[in-house]
Amino acid sequence: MVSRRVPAIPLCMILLAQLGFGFVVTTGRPLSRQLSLSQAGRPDVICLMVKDTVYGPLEEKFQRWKTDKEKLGASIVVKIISSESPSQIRSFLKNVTNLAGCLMVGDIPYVEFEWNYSDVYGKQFYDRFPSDLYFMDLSGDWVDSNGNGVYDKILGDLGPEIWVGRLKTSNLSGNEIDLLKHYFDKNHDYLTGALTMPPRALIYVDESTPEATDSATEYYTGELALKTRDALSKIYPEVVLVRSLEYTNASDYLNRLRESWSLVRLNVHSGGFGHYFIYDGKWDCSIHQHLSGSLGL
Ligand SMILES: [Ca+2]
Ligand SMILES: [Ca+2]
Repeated sequence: MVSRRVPAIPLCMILLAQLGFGFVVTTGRPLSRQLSLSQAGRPDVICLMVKDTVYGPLEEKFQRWKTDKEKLGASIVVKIISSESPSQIRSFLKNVTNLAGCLMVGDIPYVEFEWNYSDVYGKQFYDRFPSDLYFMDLSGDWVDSNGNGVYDKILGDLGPEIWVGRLKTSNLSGNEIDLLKHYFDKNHDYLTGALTMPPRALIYVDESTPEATDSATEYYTGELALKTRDALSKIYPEVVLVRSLEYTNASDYLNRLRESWSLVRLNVHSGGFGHYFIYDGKWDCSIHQHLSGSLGL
């Protein structure tokens, strides 16, 4: 179902801090912060949701991850998925008390959303894309008006109640299980302090349209970028803000990702299938699958 198209629609900039399909954007929060959140009495239940086909080969890794997270103050609920539908999965999540988030591992089913919209030039477009907001928004009412199996309307509160991360490696180059093993080994080293990241954050802001004269570009590269830098400066001693239109492009971003960061916040035109940078007034190459391949999941 994956189509690779450069969207002609610079309608919105999407703040990506979660998994996409076939690529991974990692964000990090200092472990001390994770701990303080749970100590503050906020919801700290995390669901580890695993596709049955990957559970067996990785059971030891999951148990270790659960122990690591519990030591940091979280309470873990493990849920193995076999043939449940997305709506059944959403119902399950709704019924977990004090749920803060869900880490989905393996080919957990997803839903798609479709809509018609106008870009900043007034041109009409139709788009259809996978959306994990479906699992994050546990209070909104998702509607498929024309019954074609694709959601097209959200009634009520569409904001997220929980976070959702997705580790999907079946469509990457390499063995699905081996890639996940590597990830969880690395994650264990991080959670136990063997792998440390320098206390620095990167904010990377690209323009919204090739012309770069629209209000969205002005806001994202201006006020929002500075507010984000100020906020992150309270947590990280070093915050690097890259927002110069002369520099921001796909290869520069990938090069910067290879440096060590505790947190990377990317603000770029994105969709369900990749990030689409703009450089020198033109659409630059996009980033999707080769991102995880080149960086090592
Ligand atoms: Ca529909
Ligand atoms: Ca909601």
